[in-house]
Amino acid sequence: MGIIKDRFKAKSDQIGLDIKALIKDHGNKKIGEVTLAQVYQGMRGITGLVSETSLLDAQDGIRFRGYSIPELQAKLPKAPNGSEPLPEGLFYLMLVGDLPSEEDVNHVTSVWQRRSHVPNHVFATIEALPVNTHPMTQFVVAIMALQTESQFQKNYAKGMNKKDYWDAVFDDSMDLIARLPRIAAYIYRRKYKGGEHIQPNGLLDWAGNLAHMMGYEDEGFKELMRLYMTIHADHEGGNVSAHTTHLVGSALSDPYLSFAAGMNGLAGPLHGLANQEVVKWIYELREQIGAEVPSKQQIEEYVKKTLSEGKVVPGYGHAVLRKTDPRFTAQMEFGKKHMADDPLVNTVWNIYDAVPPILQSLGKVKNPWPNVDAHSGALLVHYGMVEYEFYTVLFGVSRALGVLSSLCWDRALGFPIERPKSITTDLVKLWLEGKGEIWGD
Ligand code: NMX
Ligand code: MLT
Repeated sequence: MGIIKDRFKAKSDQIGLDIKALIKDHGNKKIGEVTLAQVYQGMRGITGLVSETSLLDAQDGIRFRGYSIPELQAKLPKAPNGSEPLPEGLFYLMLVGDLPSEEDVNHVTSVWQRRSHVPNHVFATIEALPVNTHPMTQFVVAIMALQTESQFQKNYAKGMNKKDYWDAVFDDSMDLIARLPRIAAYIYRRKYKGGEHIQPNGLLDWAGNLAHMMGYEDEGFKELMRLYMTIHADHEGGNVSAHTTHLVGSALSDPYLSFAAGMNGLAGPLHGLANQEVVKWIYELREQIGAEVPSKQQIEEYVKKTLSEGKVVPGYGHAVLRKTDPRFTAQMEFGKKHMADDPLVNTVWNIYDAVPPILQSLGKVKNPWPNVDAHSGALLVHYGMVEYEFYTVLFGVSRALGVLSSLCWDRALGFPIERPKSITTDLVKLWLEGKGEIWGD
């Protein structure tokens, strides 16, 4: 076994024993009550999942294994001369549960480099799609094509013992993460750069190599990719992409199938696609007023128009957060450091001034503050990546780190198939009349 796999195995064996003891000693403890409204309204606030890799606090935002984003920026190893964390380090932290040394991070980088080969049939499958196919569709199709490589699927067909599931999921996850930058860059170059592909550079880190293969050699862009891939990686277990990957994985669908399912969820405009929607929305505003930097009043009018047309303001609101997303703040800090005068970035900051009071005034929006997607596109545009339909693919490459490390934990801990109880409105009515029960076993 490799060093990381050994460490993961030792850690997950220990946590597995802890969980057995917890269930034995406290399994009957009640952790909450569920109201009918919660069942009808997106299960908001129902604690129903275990996800070891990160935890979201409504006020403070995300913590990865207890560390906030500024703490990660200080503590995780960096690229030579870089100041942003290497996502390899965050992956190690989420998977193993401990902060990595520089040597650990270099080890992850070299393992992923070794495993990064993408078979030709995956490129051929992408090429079979019309070039104008949305990049997220191309991304999911490519992941599905890559499923031919799943060790889990092959071993399961041969009758793998359930004790070994985690091992095959671990290897598939490492392979898949290693291959995603090549696939993402291929889709980008195919769709936007006339199919002129760029070969990987084996000397670069995972995110730096992604930037290189997309055709961005600016050190600032490479740093942005390292930050971007770190902050988008995980947002505890209940968000659509994480929950879907976990749910599909619980049927023992292999990591390729599970991750592709999660990516179909990320492609929704209320989830990861919001990053493209934000930039599209700002471009439409600019076009409407015929100016590059709209005034506060023009932004306010545009927000009201958006709402009056029955649309959401993209990049604002959250199902759990009740304050400005620290991922937004981290990107704002990056913007101040690298591009304080950029007109689009300044517009994002002006929108941050204008939107919250308007959303608050509606009286129904639970969180009027910006989320991660309100900022990410403007930073990419600054470096020339104007093709906003591609942005969610970058989110997806990063999200693989969180959801696949979680999937390794799911199998190592032997979590069962996920199957909550559902009810019908007829049954609810009967129950209210005292004629039926709505709870399962
Ligand atoms: N603009 C307009 N209305 C909003 C917004 C917004 N940004 N956010 C919430 N609302 C509305 C929401 O549509 C609902 O209206 P109605 O009762 O008429 O159906 C009402 O406010 C209550 O919703 P909440 O409970 O505040 O939000 P919920 O938890 O249901 O949804 C989001 C969370 C994130 C889906 C929602 O805030 C939203 O649609 N935001 C815009 C899209 C977006 O930025 N998504 C990205 C999220 C981050 N990510 O990467 O996944
Ligand atoms: C995420 O990063 O997954 C989003 O902020 C959505 C969520 O947490 O619900």
